[in-house]
Amino acid sequence: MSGTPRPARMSTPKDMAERDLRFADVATQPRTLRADQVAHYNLYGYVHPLSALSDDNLVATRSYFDHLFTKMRAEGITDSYALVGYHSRCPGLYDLAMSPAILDVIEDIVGPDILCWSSQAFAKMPGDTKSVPFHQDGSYWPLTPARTVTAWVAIDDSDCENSCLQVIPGTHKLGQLPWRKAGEEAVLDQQIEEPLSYGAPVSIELKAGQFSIHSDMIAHGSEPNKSDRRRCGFAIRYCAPMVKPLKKDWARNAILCRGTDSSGHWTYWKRPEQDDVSSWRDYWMRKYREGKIELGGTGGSIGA
Ligand SMILES: O=C(O)CCC(=O)C(=O)O
Repeated sequence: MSGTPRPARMSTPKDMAERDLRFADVATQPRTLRADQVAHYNLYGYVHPLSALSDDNLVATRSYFDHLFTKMRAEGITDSYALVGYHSRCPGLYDLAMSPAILDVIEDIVGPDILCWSSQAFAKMPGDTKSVPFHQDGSYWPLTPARTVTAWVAIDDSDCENSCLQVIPGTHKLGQLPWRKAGEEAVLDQQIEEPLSYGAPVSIELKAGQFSIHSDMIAHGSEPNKSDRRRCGFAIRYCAPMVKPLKKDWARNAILCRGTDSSGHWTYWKRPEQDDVSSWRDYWMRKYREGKIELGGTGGSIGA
């Protein structure tokens, strides 16, 4: 990681200060996870490995991701981390977010009403020099209370050699940790101060087709990929409709996965009909030209 060290600081702009970033133990009786897995989630903030895709599905899903990355490159998008929020614009990603094997697990954590409000492919290419510094997702997100659970689905085998996800167990119960702005060689821009002072990281090794879940308050990250194998994971962000977005744009890319929503906090997309991987900027400009939206407030940063 490059960059001159700066003093630690907390993210407390006014609108973010209203957030409740305390972890709440899951107290309901699980139907898919075992009781000890829920206890593990409560105590350590994550669970793995879980099964998402059968062998046949895995082959099809991996070729689908390859196809999306090829399409993105053809659109001039070469950043392998840029597939953010496309569950509402690509039917295959929508279907993955709707996958019963994943939702059954998520239901045990968030309850029967489930929405997905964002997603991101973290495709670490062979030799990728970028790290994902240890960070807490909840520290970035203008959502309250912090109750988003990420399902991180391994599209490729993900192990220590190709820089699998790492978590620092128990950090989800510590509230927001002090962080500084990360350097240029980082995928995300927050970097927790002295992360190892909170405990030793655990490597979340997964076979392709498996997934892990993690709380939005757990410290997690990953190293540069020094191997010659790609490490692609698809992170799907789920919560219950009671979670409130504090910024309007963050409510606008959701899909309702199960149950109902009487909160009025979110607007939902239907299943998209065909893949559209054009940049979000081009997408909103197109909608504007078609007269489907007004500019101001809608464009730009959707999702994580
Ligand atoms: O895949 C990675 O290396 C990082 C993933 C991550 O930060 C997340 O899912 O929130």
